[in-house]
Amino acid sequence: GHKGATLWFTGLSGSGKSTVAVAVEKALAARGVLSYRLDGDNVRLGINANLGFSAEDRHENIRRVGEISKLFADAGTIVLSSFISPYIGDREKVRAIHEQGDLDFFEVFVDCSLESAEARDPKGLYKKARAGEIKGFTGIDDPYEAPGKAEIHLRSDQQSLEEEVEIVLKALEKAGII
Ligand code: GGZ
Repeated sequence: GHKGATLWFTGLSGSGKSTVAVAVEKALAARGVLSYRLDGDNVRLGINANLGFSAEDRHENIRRVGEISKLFADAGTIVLSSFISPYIGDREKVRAIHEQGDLDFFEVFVDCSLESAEARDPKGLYKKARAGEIKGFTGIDDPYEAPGKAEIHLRSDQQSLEEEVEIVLKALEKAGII
């Protein structure tokens, strides 16, 4: 059996947060473990459709998805939440609401140099940000506060996807989640 928990993937746009989350979801499913992914792509079209990328809106985005993650974890799901979540204070609040609910929370730092993320530029957003067509883009003209003490630290510009999945699963095993 397994118990619910939230894995909170934080990192720059293009760092590979969603890619790792999808791969972890598949690996968990292969073991018969239910997980559920949340990311900016789905959430910002629906429940958070009224939010943009100002600091205030990013705080509210993370507050809401943090609460949603907590509810799913409480229901016994392994939640894979992938958001840039650039502010330490916001991530600490999400951690705190999980701890208050006696729910396991793992911050997963998807660490990737700006150079690598920008070189990947899967959606051409860095190019637009550099050209001034997008204002307030994380890493270019908006902050990203890296975690100092994440439970799991991945180096997506140095490790393979398989290695990253292995690290995450090992951490879940060690904590008795799976
Ligand atoms: C950062 C932006 C921005 C700005 C649009 N800054 O690579 P993507 O496209 O798919 O992921 C990014 C996504 C970030 O949404 P989050 O909800 O994760 O952000 S936060 O946690 O900060 O609230 C990127 C796209 O939205 N995007 N404009 N200005 N990323």
